[in-house]
Amino acid sequence: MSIRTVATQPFSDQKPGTSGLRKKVPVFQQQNYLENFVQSIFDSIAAPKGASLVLGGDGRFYNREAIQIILKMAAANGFSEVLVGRSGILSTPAASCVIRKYKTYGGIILSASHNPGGPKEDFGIKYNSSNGGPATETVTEAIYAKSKTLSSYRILDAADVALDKPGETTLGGMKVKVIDPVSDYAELMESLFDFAAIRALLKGGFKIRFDAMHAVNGPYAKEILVTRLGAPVDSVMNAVPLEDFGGGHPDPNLTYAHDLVEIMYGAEAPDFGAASDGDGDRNMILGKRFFVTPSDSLALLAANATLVTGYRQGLAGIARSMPTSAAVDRVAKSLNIRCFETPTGWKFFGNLMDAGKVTLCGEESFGTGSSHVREKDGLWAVLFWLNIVAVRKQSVETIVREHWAKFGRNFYSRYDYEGLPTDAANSVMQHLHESFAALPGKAFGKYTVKTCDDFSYIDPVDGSLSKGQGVRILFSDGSRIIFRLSGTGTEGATLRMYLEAFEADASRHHQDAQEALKELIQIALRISELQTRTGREQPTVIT
Ligand code: VG1
Ligand code: CO
Repeated sequence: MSIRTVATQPFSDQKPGTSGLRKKVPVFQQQNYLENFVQSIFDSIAAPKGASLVLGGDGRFYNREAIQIILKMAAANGFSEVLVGRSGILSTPAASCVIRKYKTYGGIILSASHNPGGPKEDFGIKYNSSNGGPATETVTEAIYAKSKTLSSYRILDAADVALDKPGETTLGGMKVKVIDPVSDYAELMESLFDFAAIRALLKGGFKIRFDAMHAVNGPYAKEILVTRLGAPVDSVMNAVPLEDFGGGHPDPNLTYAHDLVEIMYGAEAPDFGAASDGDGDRNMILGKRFFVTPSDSLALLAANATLVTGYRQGLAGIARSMPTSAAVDRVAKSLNIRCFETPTGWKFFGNLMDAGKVTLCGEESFGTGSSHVREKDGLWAVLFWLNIVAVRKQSVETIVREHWAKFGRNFYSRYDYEGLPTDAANSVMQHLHESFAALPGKAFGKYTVKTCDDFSYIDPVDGSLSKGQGVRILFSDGSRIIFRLSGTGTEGATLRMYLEAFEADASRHHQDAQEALKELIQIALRISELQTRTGREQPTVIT
């Protein structure tokens, strides 16, 4: 077996977005495209000779081919060992767990998360550091810079490695360890939650339904919910991972998880419903005919954390992404702990967790997690909820309503305008920037603008500055309108509009969020001129 150095031309479009590099499969299938990006990673991370890596993906189309290429490149780049999930599978939180448990130098995760999969759909790749978390912006910038000048990559000439059975093989001088993708993760979950209490809850007739959306979490959910916790087999639906996720969007929200939503709002609705996304890091939580917004879910987990085994000692602090509602801020205040506000994307939480400043983190985009790993974690959130329900012995709806009564309710909604022409989306953002000077002090109905800015963040641990993280229009009563461009799409531009209004009065908490936010939505459309500038009357998705 020999190492080949292959001459290549750089690509100009390998800039990692919110969560790694995401492109259509045919883009990745171009000659040298994946190889160039992987070499750019290896050249940027300065791994010492003999370092080890974790490798796995969500099983989408092109996963297997990519895994073989990366293994051969790792062997040619001096790594001594790669831990790879059986058949190339690892959910994102499981990959994070394995990096931490086996103290590897880092890991490569193959996923485009909630984006559809298939020969013409999306694929993605990202690098995670030794803490198990997505590489910081400093590292992703270095990878991008490298990709623009790369002139060659190294790869081992070798046959493909058999990956369908656990065990050890070698590839050139490198060891390849095929590991069970589920067991390390399941063990970690058992250490955090009271499995006996959850088992008793389920045995007592509490019915659950988990929708794996034909994505990576199917085997994880079956092992944990069915085998270890004793839920009936039919508690997990769409449990077999498919390369194209059955043709759907593996995105756990009310629009795309419609199979589950129908069941949870039906006559025979179970007591608890949940879904996760393509790579298993997102979660949606439902009660019987009741939806929990991700921002509320984060606030609730924080408020009830000490009821849960792994969090009994309390929380060091909390972090939420800027667009996430301020519901959790009030919980932090009542617990007398700090709440950090970071830019969108899990990579901004890593430093805070490593420094012991925060325990729980969350995003409005159906992402919640804690310092048990360095990624958001879909099944973890489900187990956290089940543990709370097992202790409180109340329905999901009651728990949420009691929370609102105590802390007030943040009405919240996100409008996504997907697949816009880039120019149109940019023009909305530019127009907003140009309005900054004129807006403060202006009244719109019952709302008065207090300030507006473009959110920037100084990492309190390493001092790095991230600018341009989203336009904020903040009102004097605490309501907010936020606009930002997505960094995970692969086609045109996606504009996200986030709306939040606080309501202290419990007699108004029963309102529908769209109803409660009606006026604010009109104000947002008016200030941004979104409809005229993009030609779109309606958003593609409302969450
Ligand atoms: C979206 C979400 C963000 C999340 C990111 C990755 O990013 O808004 O909160 O961290 O996806 O999630 P953007 O830039 O498109 O708004 V996942 O589940 O793709 O790893
Ligand atoms: Co995801």
